[in-house]
Amino acid sequence: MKWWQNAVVYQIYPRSFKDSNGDGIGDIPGIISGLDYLENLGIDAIWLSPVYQSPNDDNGYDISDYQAIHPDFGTMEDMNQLIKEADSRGIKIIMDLVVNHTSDEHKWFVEAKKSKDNKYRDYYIWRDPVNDDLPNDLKSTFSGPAWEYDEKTEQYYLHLFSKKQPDLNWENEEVRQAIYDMMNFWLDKGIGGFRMDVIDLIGKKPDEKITGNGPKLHDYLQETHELTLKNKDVMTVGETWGATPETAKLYSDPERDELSMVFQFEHMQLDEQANGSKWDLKALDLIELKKVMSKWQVELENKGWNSLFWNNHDLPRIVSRFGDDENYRVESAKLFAILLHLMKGTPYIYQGEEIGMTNRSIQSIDDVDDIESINMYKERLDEGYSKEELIHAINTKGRDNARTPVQWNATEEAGFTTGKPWLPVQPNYKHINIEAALESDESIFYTYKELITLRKENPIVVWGDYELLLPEDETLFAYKRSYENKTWLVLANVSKETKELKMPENNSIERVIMSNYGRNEIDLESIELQPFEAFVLELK
Ligand code: TEU
Ligand code: CA
Repeated sequence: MKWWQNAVVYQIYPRSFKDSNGDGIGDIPGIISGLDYLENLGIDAIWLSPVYQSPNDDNGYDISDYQAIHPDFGTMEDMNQLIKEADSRGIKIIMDLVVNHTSDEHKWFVEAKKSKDNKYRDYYIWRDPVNDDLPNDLKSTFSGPAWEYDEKTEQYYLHLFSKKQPDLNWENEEVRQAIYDMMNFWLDKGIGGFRMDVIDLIGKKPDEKITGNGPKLHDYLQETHELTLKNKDVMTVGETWGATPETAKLYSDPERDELSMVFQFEHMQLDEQANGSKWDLKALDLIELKKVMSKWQVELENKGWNSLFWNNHDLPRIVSRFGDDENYRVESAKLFAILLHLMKGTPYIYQGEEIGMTNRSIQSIDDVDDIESINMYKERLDEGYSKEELIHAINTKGRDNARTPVQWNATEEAGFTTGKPWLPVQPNYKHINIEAALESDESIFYTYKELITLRKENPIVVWGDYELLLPEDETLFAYKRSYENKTWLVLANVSKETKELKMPENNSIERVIMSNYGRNEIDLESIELQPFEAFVLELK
């Protein structure tokens, strides 16, 4: 067994975790001060969103020096200290590896722009104009064309994200070697591994308009493994928006020596219209969600490994998204925690999820920080959408939802900072905060804590087979896990309505393992499930 197979990972978005010096920006000393809290929660590793030198066009996902810490976050000494302090609590640090692109202020790009024969020119992807226009119609994820014209050298460069995030040319061997050296610099510090940003894009063939899953992608990942990860007890998780169970097995089959696991996003795209983008909203169909999640559970059963998540720094808060953050915030937050953490794979908790932090609600584009939302708003206004529907889309799906400061206590600015936070604190911090959560046995925090303990103490959670029950039921999400001679049943009423339960088969209950309504006894043949009720049972 690998350490990450029964581990739970906690994601920190450093700008918003904890500010130690009153400048309104979360920082590494702030993270160090939160380690005792995370140890109490019981997590094994922290995925740290980027803390590197960056002009912050995309909040640190535009890196100008991979081997320097942004002064907003602290120093390299602080970083070494974080690794050490975390290690002494049994927590590993997973660094964010953003190597599909750099910042345009990275020295490689600054050089590359100087002339066509600069030594670094080929580190990036340059193309001549076609008929005085763009090389082709590839689009940036952050709106507009993926090509930006450089007046001086009269060529376009590729940027699949913002124009301040030029794509690296992985076909260039020197680029790859420089990345491996940088990875080894971090590995030598004793980190626990890497989360690899949009890693499925590195094998792109822009002339053929292939971005994800390019022909040499898996060769590059095997080479990366060979020259950096091999023989090290680290975990890697690739961010792969386009992964299917088939490709996920290629990435995560241990015999192929690529990655430990990938983040797949199929379940996170069910509330958007087919052929639309994330902004084209659609209500979630629970039957579809069950089908997709179960497919991944079953398909990766014997080969490969799943990651399990509802949230990250790009996604809206799950309690606001699929739950009910007004009337059943606590119940629905616990329900989604239970549903996810009883599945097979490595669970990820995004900061604030463990206390049920909610989406924000803004009225005007002036209140938006995120480049993705701002660019989309401009583009769609021009296309004729109304302000109201765009603000609604941003409130529903925008990335700032996940990025508001962590709510530590009920004092001013939620105890996140003594200054003015870079993004406003949510007004609900007075009752939704870590201090209050720690004080109440009934809080969402203790549900997460209990789920982490369950995973540590019960091999069935880590290794058990998965079977979906009642696939056609519109509100019940029910599944069984079985291992050796044990069977567990997870059952959840994903709705605001009560529901009479009639289990099709006779199931006799050994014990109630968990219940978000505090039930000690349950009769599956006659029970009225409450709104967003969820429980875990051991069956005889
Ligand atoms: O995200 C990849 C990505 O495609 C997202 O931009 C995604 O499409 C969008 O946010 C959906 O909500 C990664 C990082 O997680 C993200 O923060 C970065 O902005 C992006 O890569 C570029 O590095
Ligand atoms: Ca600070």
